[in-house]
Amino acid sequence: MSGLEFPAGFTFGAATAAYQIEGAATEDGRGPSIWDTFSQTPGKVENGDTGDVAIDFYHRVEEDLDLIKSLGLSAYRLSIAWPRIIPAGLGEVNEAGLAFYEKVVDGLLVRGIEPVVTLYHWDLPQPLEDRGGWTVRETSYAFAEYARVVGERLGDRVAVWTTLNEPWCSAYLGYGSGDHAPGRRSEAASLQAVHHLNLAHGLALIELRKVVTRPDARYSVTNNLAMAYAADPANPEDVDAKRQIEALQNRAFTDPQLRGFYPQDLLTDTKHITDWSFVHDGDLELINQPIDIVGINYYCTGTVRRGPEHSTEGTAYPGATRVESVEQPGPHTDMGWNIAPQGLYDLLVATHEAYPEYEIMVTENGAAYGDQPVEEDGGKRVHDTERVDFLLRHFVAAHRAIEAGVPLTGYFVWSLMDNFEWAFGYTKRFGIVYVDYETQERTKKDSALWYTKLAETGVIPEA
Ligand code: GBH
Repeated sequence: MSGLEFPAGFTFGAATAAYQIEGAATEDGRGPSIWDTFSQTPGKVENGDTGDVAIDFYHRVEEDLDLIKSLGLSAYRLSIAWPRIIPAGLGEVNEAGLAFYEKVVDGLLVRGIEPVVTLYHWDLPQPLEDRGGWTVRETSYAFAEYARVVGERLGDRVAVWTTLNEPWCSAYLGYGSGDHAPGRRSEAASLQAVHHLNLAHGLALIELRKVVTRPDARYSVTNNLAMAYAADPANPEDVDAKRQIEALQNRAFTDPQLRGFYPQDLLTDTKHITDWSFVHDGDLELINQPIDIVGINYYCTGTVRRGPEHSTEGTAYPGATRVESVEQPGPHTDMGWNIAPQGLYDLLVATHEAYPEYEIMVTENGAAYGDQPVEEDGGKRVHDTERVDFLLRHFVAAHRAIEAGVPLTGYFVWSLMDNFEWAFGYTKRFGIVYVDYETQERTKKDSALWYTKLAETGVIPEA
């Protein structure tokens, strides 16, 4: 399986997000975000962990950028914290926040690493949540203003601009199931959030295009698209359950973003929850701005069947009241997610078939394992053989997708370093670099050494 070669110019990167790595939560004028509030609320995050310190990237920029360089990566996907740039969400711009990201971006560029910037990876300024958060359209306009401010400052330097990371999580986990900040549990609110996130995406692109001056700038959005299978593909009820999941998780975002409409079946499935009157005339044209790259985050598959009616309180799938997910046999990661490289292949092919004119990037893929460092030859080692195997098999699947004609141009491993894993706090380690949370010491895991060989040669190495 190893030995396969990626096309010349293929981007090998790693990804992180601001709240998961930066720390310095109250420094240099940063305002509170919904994740500060949520993580400081007892019972919301495992062990009461917060991102107050995280892995202290804020104070370790130079050494961490050296680390990325030493891994041989050609790109680094980072997110910008809105509450560092506009601490109240609206109004005053915080110069120190802009200066921080300017330092990061310039530090990448001098090292020959392309910055791939995401504007929103879930850290909504708390004052905006206090005014309704993603359930109100004012938040979409506030986001566009923030995008303009960042674009004005970094638009001569940043090549790839991503508006949102996984609006599915923001909408349904944030406002539907309550597993993520702001922790609301309302089917109607989660669907309002879907629309206002989509609207924010479109409005931000309009503003970015006015101010970004880098001639080769390209625009994208990252969705965590579901790769769903029907438990029994011959059973029309199961096939319909799969359709409902795909409508809620995939087409609720890709159709408005890439095609300018909401899927009719989504509107029908949810009509007892909302009449969608929050979609105003003209919104879909605003959302459907041209983009260049479709970003996909992929972790695992889902298999569903038609089940009995269940309570919809706290659901991440509004309107899908008779969908039941089926446990998959076989190995799972530390998150309990099934390991399914074939799902990545299937998802890439299906996305390309549905939206053939777009370049595609895997903006996240990776796995959590309970890594432990060992002392060896006078140094620390982390033998994360399961992660090496996981990555190898997913890169092989991606390579097969390219051979099948998918215009896949890049792949970002989640994550560069162990970090704050949202509701799981620091209990789940996704990094290819191990972080000692006491000392903040960074140690490359075996997967990092393996990935460096891939990034430097373009050829999938032996495990
Ligand atoms: C991403 O979200 C985030 O972008 C990133 O910040 C995060 O650290 C990383 O992944 C790891 O979690 O139905 O139980 O099989 C991942 C979003 C949504 C992916 C739920 C897996 C299916 C879980 N996830 N999904 S399950």
